Amino acid sequence: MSHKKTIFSGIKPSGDLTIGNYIGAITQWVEMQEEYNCIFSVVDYHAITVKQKPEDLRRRILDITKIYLASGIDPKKSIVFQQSAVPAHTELGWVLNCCGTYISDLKRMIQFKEKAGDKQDAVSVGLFDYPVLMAADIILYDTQIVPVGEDQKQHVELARDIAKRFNNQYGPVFVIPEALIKKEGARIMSLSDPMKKMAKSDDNPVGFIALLDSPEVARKKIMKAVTDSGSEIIYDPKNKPALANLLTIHSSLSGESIKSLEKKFAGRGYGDFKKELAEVVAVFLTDFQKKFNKISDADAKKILENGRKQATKLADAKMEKVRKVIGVR
Ligand code: AQP
Repeated sequence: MSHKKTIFSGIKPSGDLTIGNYIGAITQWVEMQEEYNCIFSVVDYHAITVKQKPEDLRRRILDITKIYLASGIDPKKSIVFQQSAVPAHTELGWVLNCCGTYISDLKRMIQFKEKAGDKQDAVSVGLFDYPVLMAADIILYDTQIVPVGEDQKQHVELARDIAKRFNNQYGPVFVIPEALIKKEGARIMSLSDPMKKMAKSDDNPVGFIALLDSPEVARKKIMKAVTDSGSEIIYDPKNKPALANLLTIHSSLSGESIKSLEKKFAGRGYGDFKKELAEVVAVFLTDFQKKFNKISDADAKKILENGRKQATKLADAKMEKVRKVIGVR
């Protein structure tokens, strides 16, 4: 590739993508395409860390690909591919499990603790181990920058540690990656609980807005969103976390600054603000889905196949180096 820095990021098809994924991750990727060598993956082997229906998984892999494209990811500029189609990811994941990762690293992971809750002994080994596969995804491509939402920062830090330990033992095989966290919109919270992040696998569909929700459903979800006490429209994440989240969503989708929204709604209540936000979200979804619906399954498959070829070339070269230094070649 060229002298440009390389970025890698991905989303797992574990649910229907939300505006949290869009605002926190995808919009940032779109902007970065001009400046960086970009590799964007549908990380399907991460989705099976929890139970998935095969037919849902199959559909979501294509849906996410179309969402990338509809958002402005350009396959002429960026590599777009499906993780499971490039076996080097799972192969390197295994090697890193053995060379560079400790059980104590994984026990510290906040996301594991949150997801496993009090069932830590009853969830899959994959759920526990998934940050190692994520480290493999990243370092396989000499990635320098990993644009992610705030929730993934700890996993990228672990990828750095693993890569450093591997290099210390076997020589400089991997580039040490860095997380890039967007300041605004880095963590979009659930509409039903502003202390929880908006997540696509949330059992409560009122908590998130899916990119493929109908504009009418989305409107209703906004009108039902919890708010804080008081009635003033001000951005105060500490005392008014629910409203701060709604202001962030508005600002991210409409492009209006939070300051200007505060001014516009001075002296007006939550009801007025929510009505406008519902409209902003509905307009955004209508426009987004128009673009999404123009892309066929066949188009998406073609792009994934092309991406597979490009990614395989890079990944296989790195994997061959790894096999040599650890002594299996
Ligand atoms: N609420 C969010 N706000 C901002 N960014 C977010 N991301 C996810 N949720 C938010 C970012 O989206 C990318 C995709 O992440 P992922 O699908 O691989 O895993 P995740 O972070 O676990 O996403 P979800 O939606 O919460 O999935 P489930 O519910 O299946 O676990 C990442 O860059 C993430 O930061």
